[in-house]
Amino acid sequence: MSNVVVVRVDEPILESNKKIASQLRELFASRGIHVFEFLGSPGSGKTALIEKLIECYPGDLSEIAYIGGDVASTLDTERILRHGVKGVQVNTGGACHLEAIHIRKALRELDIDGVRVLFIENVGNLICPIYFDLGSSMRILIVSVTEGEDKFIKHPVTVMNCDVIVINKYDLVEVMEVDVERMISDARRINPKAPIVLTSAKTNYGIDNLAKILGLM
Ligand SMILES: Nc1nc2c(ncn2[C@@H]2O[C@H](COP(=O)(O)OP(=O)(O)O)[C@@H](O)[C@H]2O)c(=O)[nH]1
Ligand SMILES: [Mg+2]
Repeated sequence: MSNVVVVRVDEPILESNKKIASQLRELFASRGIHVFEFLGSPGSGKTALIEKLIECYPGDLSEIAYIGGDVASTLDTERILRHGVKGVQVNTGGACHLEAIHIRKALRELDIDGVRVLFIENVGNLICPIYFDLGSSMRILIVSVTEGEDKFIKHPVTVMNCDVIVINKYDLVEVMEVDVERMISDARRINPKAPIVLTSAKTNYGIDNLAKILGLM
């Protein structure tokens, strides 16, 4: 029998994250803000889809705010700000996911008075973000057809714990020779509750459907 001492660091980190996330959730609820977290691999189309949802938002753009997570750069927030909504960038400096404490810090720089919709774009990663609750109302998983049709099977924990599943870059489905029906049935088997939406941020296919599912239309 081993007498090696094991120091667990994962539980305290996750516990403290959970506490901050629930404080954030209370804050958002008290202000009537709907918070949508977008997560998925780098390049899956998270920023592009948020841009499309902003473009078709029926209300005043002052009601929308954005927090973008990336290891480095301000590129995504620059893209979002061009649409006339407010936003801040969180640079993790290396961490592969956002944590609730990052959102709390970001809110010090973001005026959320009058905001109804907050988009949080997580760092591009299919694995770690799902373990860190950010206090969002809905988690939207983005997988594009260019990533290969096996992604849902390879990342069941992420699929299981999201509220909406988006298969993006549908305009490329033929050229990629992807069996999208297989993707849909894999996703449905792992998470029977989450609606599955096919989208293209290039052609606008399915954007209105996604907006309706998120209650933005
Ligand atoms: N063809 C096609 N390209 C897309 C689509 N969505 C995003 N892209 C492109 O994919 C690249 C990555 O998109 P981006 O939104 O930056 O991905 P993110 O890293 O998940 O935020 C960009 O060149 C986008 O123009 C789509 O539906 N179809
Ligand atoms: Mg992005």
